[in-house]
Amino acid sequence: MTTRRNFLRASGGALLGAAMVSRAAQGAVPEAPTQGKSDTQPPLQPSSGRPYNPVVTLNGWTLPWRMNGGWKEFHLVAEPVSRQLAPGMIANLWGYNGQSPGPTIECVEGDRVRIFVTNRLPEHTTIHWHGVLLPNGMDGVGGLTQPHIKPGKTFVYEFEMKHSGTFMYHPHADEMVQMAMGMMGSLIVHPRDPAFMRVDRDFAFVMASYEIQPGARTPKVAEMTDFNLWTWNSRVFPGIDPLVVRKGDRVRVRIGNLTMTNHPIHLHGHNFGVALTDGGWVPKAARWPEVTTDVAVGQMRAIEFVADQPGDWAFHCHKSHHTMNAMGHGLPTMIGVDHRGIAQRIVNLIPDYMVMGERGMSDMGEMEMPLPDNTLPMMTGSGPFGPMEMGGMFTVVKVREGLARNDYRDPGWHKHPAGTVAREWTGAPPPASRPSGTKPAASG
Ligand SMILES: [Cu+2]
Repeated sequence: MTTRRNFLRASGGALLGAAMVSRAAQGAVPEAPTQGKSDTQPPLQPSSGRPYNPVVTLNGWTLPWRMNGGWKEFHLVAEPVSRQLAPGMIANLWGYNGQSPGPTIECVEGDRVRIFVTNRLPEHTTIHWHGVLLPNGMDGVGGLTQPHIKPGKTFVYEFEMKHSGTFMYHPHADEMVQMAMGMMGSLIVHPRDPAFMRVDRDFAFVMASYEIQPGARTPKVAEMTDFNLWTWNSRVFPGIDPLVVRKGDRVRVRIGNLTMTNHPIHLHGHNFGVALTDGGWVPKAARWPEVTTDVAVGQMRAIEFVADQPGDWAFHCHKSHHTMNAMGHGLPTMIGVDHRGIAQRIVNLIPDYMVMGERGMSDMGEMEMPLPDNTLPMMTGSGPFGPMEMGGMFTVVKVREGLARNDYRDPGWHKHPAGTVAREWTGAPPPASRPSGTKPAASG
């Protein structure tokens, strides 16, 4: 078992180790860049190798590479990291190159890739290239296709990217622990022809779930079903950046699921088609229109739509518990319970005690309840009209006119044209009515 002291020692060593990985220290191994920020980094335009249209990793980044004699070389460092899940909450996770998830790896169909993997964890690991068709010995299943990568060791994976698509990478060693700790990343293989299935904006993220008790920082790795943090790229709303798109853009969002349950992903205001599954591209004529698509465990789905409706469009998992944060779990239902009498007596003992829930829980979206350190309110975030009462797997697709091609900056809230917002009816009140043929229920 990892004690807190061991964990901190491993964490400190990892930060030092990542910074020291250099050609001098490791011979021909390429540099392993690290990332300290948890906000969305601009797409990494390819400076060498085959041309492609890069993806935007939501609250993440793409791993730089070097070309070396016809090989595209990357260097991943598996290590303990500190990740801000949203302002107000930091998690001690395991990841790659300074963050969880690890950096997105982008390459092109036909590329020969050489991926160095250095292990700075306190236990062994491997990396499985989920969905990639490759030689068996490169598949990364510890014990089955390769020896485990022991702490301090560096392994090399070499294979050709034979088909384009949306893939993931994650350990195939002590998986329950290592994935519960956040070890995963997106792996994008672009088509050899940049015009094939071209879109204007191309986003990517992986979904992970964590069970972190309020006030704690390290996930409960043995949890199987009752997670309290549902993340996109190890972020929860309001920590997930908006997807900023220009009106008229053809938009792709690539989604991988490494949680323990399925997520029906729902977009407001637009119809989309599933353009890519785990197995490859869906021909355009075979895509049926949807507004929600289920992404099962271990699956990748890429959705595509034309952003033709200006506005701020909710984009979220449709399991309502998955758009809540940590404090929303394990609460009793209080609807209809009058607990005003007992509340005053409790306040005498616990000054911060608050009575809530007898009219529903929406009060929680706006109140300023004292929280334990390092956790997040159940529902939070403010929009232009008030509290949004969201958390977890929720963000906003912001469709705006006339953005520059590479402008992903948050444009603020949508300005609705006059007369286009739902409003209170201020005319004559509706008559009290009941279905014809019924009698009022007996009161009492
Ligand atoms: Cu979900």
